[in-house]
Amino acid sequence: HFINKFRKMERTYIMIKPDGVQRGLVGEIIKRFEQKGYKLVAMKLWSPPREFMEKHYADLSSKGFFAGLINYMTSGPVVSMVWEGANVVLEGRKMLGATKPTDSAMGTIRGDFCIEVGRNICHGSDSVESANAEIALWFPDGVSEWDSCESAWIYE
Ligand code: FUP
Repeated sequence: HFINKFRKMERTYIMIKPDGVQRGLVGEIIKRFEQKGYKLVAMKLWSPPREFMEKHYADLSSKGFFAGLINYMTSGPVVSMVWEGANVVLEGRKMLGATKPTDSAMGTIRGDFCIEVGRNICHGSDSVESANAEIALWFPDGVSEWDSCESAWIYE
């Protein structure tokens, strides 16, 4: 764990939404996080109940699109993951691209693979605080801590 002495390691909650699963983009999204150098520390595919998804998006409950968002997010299984690395919260958001695909740069996941905000393929925590809350919600049993043999080549 020498890296932790020098770098501020973070964890972020990344979720492949039902459209990303249905469209066969699971491997593509995982591939991008792996290739960047981030470390996968938790993953599961499942269909959480409606109430659970409402909890995840509780801060959007007053929005007009909330019911539609929950319908969409519970329309099929999602892939829940925790990725670890230096600055992974902000950098992970950059990799996903802007929330609205019309604003997402080409080269980002949303920029490359989707068209509408209500079918934007993936979710990523927007701060370290929300990452911690989301990881606790989605992975109440915690994550797997393991040593990656690549770390010494990813961090100086
Ligand atoms: P993000 O942090 O990128 O997930 O964005 P928000 O928390 O603002 O929105 C969460 C989800 O709500 C988006 F991924 C898609 C959905 N949404 C809409 O359907 N319509 C909107 O106008 C805004 C968000």
